[in-house]
Amino acid sequence: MKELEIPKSHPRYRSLIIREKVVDGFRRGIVVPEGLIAHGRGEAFDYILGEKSWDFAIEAEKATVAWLLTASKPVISVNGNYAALAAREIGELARLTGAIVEVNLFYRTEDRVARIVDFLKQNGVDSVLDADCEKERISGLESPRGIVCRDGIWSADFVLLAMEDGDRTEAIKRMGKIVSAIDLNPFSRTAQTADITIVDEALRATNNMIKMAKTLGKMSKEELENIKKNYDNVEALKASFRVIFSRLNEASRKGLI
Ligand code: PTJ
Repeated sequence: MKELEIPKSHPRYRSLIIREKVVDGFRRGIVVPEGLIAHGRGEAFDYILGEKSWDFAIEAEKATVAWLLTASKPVISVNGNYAALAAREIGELARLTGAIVEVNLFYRTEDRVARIVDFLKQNGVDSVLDADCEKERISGLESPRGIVCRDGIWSADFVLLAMEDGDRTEAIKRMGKIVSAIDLNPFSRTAQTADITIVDEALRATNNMIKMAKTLGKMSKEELENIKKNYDNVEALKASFRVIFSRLNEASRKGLI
C-alpha cells in the first residue's frame, strides 16, 4: 500500500507522523486492531491537552528516570503500540538507565512476541527479554495475559509501562512493584493505579526521559532519592484534570463549543 506523504507544513504534522507509526506497526503484525482503537483514544486526550508535555508530565517523567536509575532491577515493559511508536527511543532509554526491556503483551501470541523482538532489535535495542525467557504467571490474570519473564517483570522492583490495560497494571502493583505508567487518559484505571502517572504522549514522554537520563545520570544517589521522595502523584493527576478542565472551559468561553 502506498505510504502517505504528510507535508511538514501540516498544522498537526507530528500527530499524523505518530499515527503513521502505529499504522505501520499494524501492517507489520506488531500492533493489534484493538491497538489502533486505543491509539485513537490517546489522540483524543492529547488533542484536548494541546499536544504538549505539561509540567505535571515533566515531573512524572523526572521521577520515573530517578527510579530507573536507582532501582535494583528496573524493567521497561513493551507492548505492540509502544514498540511501534518508540522502538529506537526505548533502546536509548534502556541503555542510559541500565533498564531491562521485556516484551509483554495483552493480546499475546508467540508470533507477535517474535515480531516485536525483531523490530526492537532492528531499531537498536541491544537486549530484549523474549519468547525464550523462563516464564512465570502473574496470579489473577488468566493466561496468556499473565505470562512474564522470571528475569524481567517477575523479579523487577520497578516497572515502566505504556498504554497498558488496567487489570494488568493492578496485577503488577499487587506483586509489590513500583509502577510508572505512560497514559494520556488520566481517568483510566492504569492512570489511577500507578505510583507515577505520566499523562503525556508515549513517544514525547520517552524522548523527554532520554534527555533527563543524560542529566540525572550525573546526579548523586541522594539527589535522585530526593526527586523520588518529593514527587506527588495525586498532585500530578489533579494538575492534569485541571488542565483538561481549563482548556475545555476556555474553548467554551471563546464560543468554540
Ligand atoms: O500490544 P498489546 O497486545 O499488549 O495490546 C496493547 C493495547 C493498547 C491494545 C492494550 O494494552 C489496551 O487495550 O490498552 P487500553 O486499555 O486501550 O489502554 C490504552 C491507554 O493508552 C488508553 O488510556 C489511551 O488513552 C492511552 N494511549 C493511547 N495512545 C497513547 C496513549 N497514551 C500515551 N501515548 C499514546 N500514544
